[in-house]
Amino acid sequence: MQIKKAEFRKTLVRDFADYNGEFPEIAFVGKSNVGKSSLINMLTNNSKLAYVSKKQGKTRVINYYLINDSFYFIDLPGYGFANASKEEMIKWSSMIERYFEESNCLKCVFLLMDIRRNVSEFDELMIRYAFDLGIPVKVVLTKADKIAKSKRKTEIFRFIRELANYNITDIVPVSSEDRYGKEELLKKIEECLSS
Ligand SMILES: Nc1nc2c(ncn2[C@@H]2O[C@H](COP(=O)(O)OP(=O)(O)O)[C@@H](O)[C@H]2O)c(=O)[nH]1
Ligand SMILES: [Mg+2]
Repeated sequence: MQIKKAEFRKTLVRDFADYNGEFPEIAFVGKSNVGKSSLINMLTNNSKLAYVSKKQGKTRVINYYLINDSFYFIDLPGYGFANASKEEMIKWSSMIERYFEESNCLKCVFLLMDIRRNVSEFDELMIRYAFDLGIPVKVVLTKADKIAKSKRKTEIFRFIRELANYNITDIVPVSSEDRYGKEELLKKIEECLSS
C-alpha cells in the first residue's frame, strides 16, 4: 500500500459519541512521547501532519486524519506525564475505552511501545479494553534506531514474552528517524483494512 494523500480532518474532545464514522478506522495508541505523532508523519510522508512535541502532552483529544480518501488514522490521546496518579490514568484510559466502544468502524488498534521499555500498566489496560470488545491489537515498537539492528530481534522476543497472556504475535519494530519498518507496518495496516 502507498499513502498518496493524507489530510487532517478533525479533533474530537468529548462529543465523539455522536460521531458516526464514514470510513474504516485504524487507531494508534500509546503513552505520551512514545513517538505516535512522528509515526503518523512518517507513514504519510508529511512531517507537518501531526504535532511532534519534545514535551509530554496533557491534552485529551482524538485527532482524525483521512488517508487516501478511504480510511482514517486515529491519533488517540497519549497517557503519561510526570507524577500522574492512578486516577488520572483511569480517566485517560476511559476516554479511549469509550472511543473503542462507540466507534462503528474501528478495524484495528496499533499499540505503540518504546522498544527500550517494558510493557506498562497503561499498555495492558489498552490491550484488555480492545480484547474485551473483540478488536484486534498489533504492537509497534518505536524508536528502534536507539538500539543496534542486531539487538532488535531480542527485544521483539522480550515483548512476546511480556505479552504472553494476550497472545499478541504481530510486533513490528519501527523508527521514524530512519524509516525502518515502514513497509512492514503499512502491510499490517493494509491487512487490517481488508479483513
Ligand atoms: N530517535 C528517535 N526519536 C523519536 C522517534 N519517534 C519520535 N521520536 C522523538 O520522541 C519525541 C516524542 O515524539 P512524538 O511523535 O511527539 O510522540 P507522541 O507524544 O507519542 O506523539 C520527539 O522528541 C521525537 O522527535 C524515533 O523513531 N526515533
Ligand atoms: Mg503526539
